[in-house]
Amino acid sequence: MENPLELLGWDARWAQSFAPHAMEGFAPGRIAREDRDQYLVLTAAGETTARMSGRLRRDAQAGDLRPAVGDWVAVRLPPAAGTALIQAVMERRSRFVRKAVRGGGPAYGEGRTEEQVMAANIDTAFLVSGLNEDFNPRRIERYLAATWDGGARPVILLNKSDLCPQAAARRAEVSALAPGVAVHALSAATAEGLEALEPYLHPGRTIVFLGSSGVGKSSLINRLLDSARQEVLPVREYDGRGRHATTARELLRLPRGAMLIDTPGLRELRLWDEGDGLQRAFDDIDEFATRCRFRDCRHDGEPGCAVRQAIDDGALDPLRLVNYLKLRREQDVLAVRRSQRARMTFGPGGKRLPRRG
Ligand SMILES: Nc1nc2c(ncn2[C@@H]2O[C@H](COP(=O)(O)OP(=O)(O)OP(=O)(O)O)[C@@H](O)[C@H]2O)c(=O)[nH]1
Ligand SMILES: [Mg+2]
Ligand SMILES: [Zn+2]
Repeated sequence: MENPLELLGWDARWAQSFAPHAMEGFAPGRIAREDRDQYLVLTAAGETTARMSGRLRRDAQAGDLRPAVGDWVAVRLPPAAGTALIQAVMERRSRFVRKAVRGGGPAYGEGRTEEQVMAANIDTAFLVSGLNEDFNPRRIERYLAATWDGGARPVILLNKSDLCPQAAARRAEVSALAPGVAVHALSAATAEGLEALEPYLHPGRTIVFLGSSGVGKSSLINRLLDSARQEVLPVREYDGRGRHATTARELLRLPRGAMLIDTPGLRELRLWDEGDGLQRAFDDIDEFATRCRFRDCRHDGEPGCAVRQAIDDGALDPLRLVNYLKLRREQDVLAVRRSQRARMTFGPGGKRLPRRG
């Protein structure tokens, strides 16, 4: 019989990197749900609840090792029904990460900024926007940069086409700011355009749904699952106070074999990675910039700036440049903070200093 883990995306490469854990008697599993420190893990023997082992918990404090939905992990299965212990997190092939401010009270480092892995080992990221008042090209650019950084393939979904008479025009507008990225207009309410998603739903593939609260991520997932499994709130209940229908990240399996990760809507997405995501999401600006007079031009009013010239010529949307400069500033600030923190944690000569608090 086929290995049941293959339906979860397991393959020969995973098996190879798992070998040392297998030698220790651990079983492979995939994180399907994360709720504070409680996890649901899918294994060949079925699903089990799990917690981090003490050692992993200590190690995880130091970096990005906390298990996230979509992660492959090594678990020690309990002898009978009970809680499994997660021993290790396998190196991620891709991820979607954002900057988050830690909560949970002062004892847990509340207020500290850290990375939050929304989903791991994803093939495709469905970036969902509403075609109603929520429509915002600048936000889409932000999600694109973060997706490219994390190594998944972005696909843009413009939902609620039933509410928007200019759906085709908006789709063209979005296509122009995301060259090479597929853009689909569709409606979870009427199922119009949903068939465009079929090609992404191969068995063993993992797709994460991302976007602001209320754009219809769970509604689309319910359509694909052909059930009302994911909770959805009436539109009027979404408000500025941050009411969310979905409260936890969760991996769901389609009967045909693909896996969908539902996520709670983000009020704002702050970049975290320093990869080339920003360049990829704005490669038109990069291209203009090769013709700026100064190699280190900031496109901020310097003479001979080809990017400013492109705006004057109508070849570049000025709002797109503003957004690009804003995102770049965010990344610069992060980079400075990170190097400060590295100096504080490791001290001169790379010696590790005792952690405070
Ligand atoms: N008219 C219309 N309404 C929709 C459509 N898709 C979703 N909605 C409505 O939009 C509201 C939000 O849908 P959800 O699926 O809960 O949105 P979500 O993105 O999962 O929101 P969070 O879980 O809070 O992040 C619900 O009231 C849905 O009924 C659509 O295609 N057309
Ligand atoms: Mg939801
Ligand atoms: Zn310039």
